[in-house]
Amino acid sequence: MNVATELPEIYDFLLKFILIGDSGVGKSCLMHHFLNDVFRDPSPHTIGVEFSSTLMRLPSSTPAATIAGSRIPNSKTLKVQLWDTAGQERFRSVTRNYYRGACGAVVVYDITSRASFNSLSSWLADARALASPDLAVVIVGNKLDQEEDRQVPYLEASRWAQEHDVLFMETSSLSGENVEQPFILLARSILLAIESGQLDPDKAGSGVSYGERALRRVSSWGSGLKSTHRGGKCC
Ligand SMILES: Nc1nc2c(ncn2[C@@H]2O[C@H](COP(=O)(O)OP(=O)(O)O)[C@@H](O)[C@H]2O)c(=O)[nH]1
Ligand SMILES: [Mg+2]
Repeated sequence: MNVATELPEIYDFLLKFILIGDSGVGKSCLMHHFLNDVFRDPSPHTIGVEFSSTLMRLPSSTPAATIAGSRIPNSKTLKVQLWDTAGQERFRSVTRNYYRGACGAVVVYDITSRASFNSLSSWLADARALASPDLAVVIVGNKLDQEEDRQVPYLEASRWAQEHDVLFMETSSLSGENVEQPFILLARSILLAIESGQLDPDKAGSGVSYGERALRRVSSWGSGLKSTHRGGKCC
């Protein structure tokens, strides 16, 4: 039985993330595995831009509250909008329009493709030119399950990330290894920047806005909550 239910959707901050990188590196599979906990097979080509959102709860750096003698750890709920873009050159002028207002970028390459790693500089330059000036970036080397075909050593990518002042992580959208980490790393670094006053959500173009209570219609408790709501889990 499907019962339409109104659930309040409460979050502290709204963040926009973009997923960019060459075509075929596994961006759509990474997002799908993160959101649905399963590999997307087959993975149809992304046309232009696809959009999803999820709730994440993270520990806050602000002091814990004490209620009736018990210490209640403080946490913040973030609503993260994920914009998955097509990597093909012919869509690039379209997808660039969606960079605006992003505070986080997941830039993906394929560890078995040197060419996709070589493209990182151009993806990063585009993102830094067009997204929020405070953009947080995580570089993701995907297809970690194909170790035997690796063309980009872990250390080389890790050094590249350090030199370019971005976060780094290797994942497998196939096995699910680390698929949550890039999103958690980005969200954590943005929350820290907000709480330390480095990033001001009130500033136009910051890529972050304050959350508001909204009513969301879900068709059932089970499926509606699983695919988009990660609020029950504290990262
Ligand atoms: N072995 C392996 N294949 C993957 C992985 N992630 C994606 N793929 C495959 O790579 C192809 C492109 O994936 P897709 O997510 O559509 O790439 P996108 O163009 O970057 O969005 C598909 O055939 C996927 O099945 C992974 O982690 N490991
Ligand atoms: Mg895609």
